[in-house]
Amino acid sequence: MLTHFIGGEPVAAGKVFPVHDPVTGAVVRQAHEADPEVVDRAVRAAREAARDWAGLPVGERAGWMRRLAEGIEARFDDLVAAEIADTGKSFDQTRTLDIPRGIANFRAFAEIAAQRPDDAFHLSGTLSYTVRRPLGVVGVIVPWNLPFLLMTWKLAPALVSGNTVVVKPSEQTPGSAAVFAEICADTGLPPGVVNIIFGHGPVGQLLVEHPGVDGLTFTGSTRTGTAIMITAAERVKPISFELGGKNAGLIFEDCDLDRAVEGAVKSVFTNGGQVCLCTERLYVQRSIFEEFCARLAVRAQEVELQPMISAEHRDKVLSYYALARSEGAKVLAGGGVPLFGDHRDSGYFVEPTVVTGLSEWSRFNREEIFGPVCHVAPFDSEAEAIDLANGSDYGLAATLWTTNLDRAHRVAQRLEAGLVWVNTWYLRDLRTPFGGVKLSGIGREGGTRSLDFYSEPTTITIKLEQSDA
Ligand code: TXE
Repeated sequence: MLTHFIGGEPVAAGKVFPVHDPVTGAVVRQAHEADPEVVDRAVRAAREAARDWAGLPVGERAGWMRRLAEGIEARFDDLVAAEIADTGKSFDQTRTLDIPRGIANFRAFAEIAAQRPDDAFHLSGTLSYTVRRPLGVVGVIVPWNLPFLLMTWKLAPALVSGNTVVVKPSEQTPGSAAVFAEICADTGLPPGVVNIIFGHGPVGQLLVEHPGVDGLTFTGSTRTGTAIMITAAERVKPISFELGGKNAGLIFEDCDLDRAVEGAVKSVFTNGGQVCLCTERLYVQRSIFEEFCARLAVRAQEVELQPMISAEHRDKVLSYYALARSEGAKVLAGGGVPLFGDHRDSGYFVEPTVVTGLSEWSRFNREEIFGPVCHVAPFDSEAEAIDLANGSDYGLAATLWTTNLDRAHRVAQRLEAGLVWVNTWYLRDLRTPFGGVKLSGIGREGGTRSLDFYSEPTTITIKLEQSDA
């Protein structure tokens, strides 16, 4: 039974809810659902810890970040197991990406924060400099698709900047956060610096509304982000949002086709398409369109299947498969539910799917599906490709495949997206800004941008009198 982690202590309070294994549909664990009293207790614990934590020199907080990274290393196998049980991710991906990124997040922000200089401006007669003070208590609300990676991506810069936190993981994937609570306790992190509460959306809503929460960082759906923004606006709380995507991939005829096909396969089907950076719209230059589609359709049938996070999400993805057909699409691969004939039959699987033939204004091409699926359409010119990519309400990421250096830079700079990859996908340097435009979010995190969000500058100006000596 998962308990909340408040003020350094396990707290067993509130109703109980089940968490399901997406591979089999079986219940893997139970967790307590926070009620208003639990949320309040967590925020109070964070506020109480905030003064001492903010008062530590940044070098000492960076030291704590390194200790947390070591703590994660020591519990690596437990974290892998918890993450796989909740998400149905592959062992390989969890072991090489999700949990190692947690370690990298803490190490990276320890370095970035410790090395960051403050600004100073010296005019005749005055010296102005800035210091950065933490926001105070930060509410961290994270989704189910990359539970540990995203939680630590927000926690590390928030903590090293001197904030204390109340984290609400997704109700679908609380396991790795519960292991992390034990890591915090085992490393001796001061009580109340990290508090973790479990529960569904309304628990997140309580956290957003709480007057003791000074800032909010959220990754999730655009719909929930909008609701949070409205509430946060009433108290003018700073927010940082990474929301949905409908990312485009542009394949030019001068690309290395083998790499482009494999890159497209990876960008569409990784994590069952349940990554905000996944591609759902592919545009291919007409001269190579037929060949590209044929090869993508074959590869779609070979990729490793990963379940959708829940029965509800599987049904949502399947409803888009049905929608594609009713909107007149031609299905090139997949389009249904795979047949296994074993225990996975009761899991939340859908077939990797490739469709073509829909208009840019179809619902299928405009709405985020968040499954292993893409639409492929031809284009004739570079200008048309750019227009097609930009013709979306979302603007998180885009990918382009070409061997023409001029074109690579020219197109990349015109795409309305926070992130553009050329001849690759998903590679991240943690020091670079990360986030989206339009419906994909507001604000940027990454490197010093994260430190900027999790702190406020104070400008101090001193009049320097001339010495009369
Ligand atoms: O997301 P929610 P859901 C997209 C994807 C998916 C859809 C719905 O298209 O199909 O969103 O997924 C908490 N106040 N993405 O419903 O609701 C919730 O408990 C405060 C894209 O799971 O956004 C969870 O912890 N918090 C995405 C977190 O918000 C609330 C990743 C995310 O859940 C709340 C996930 C409220 N009113 C889904 N309601 C990405 N950008 O990567 C819910 N929550």
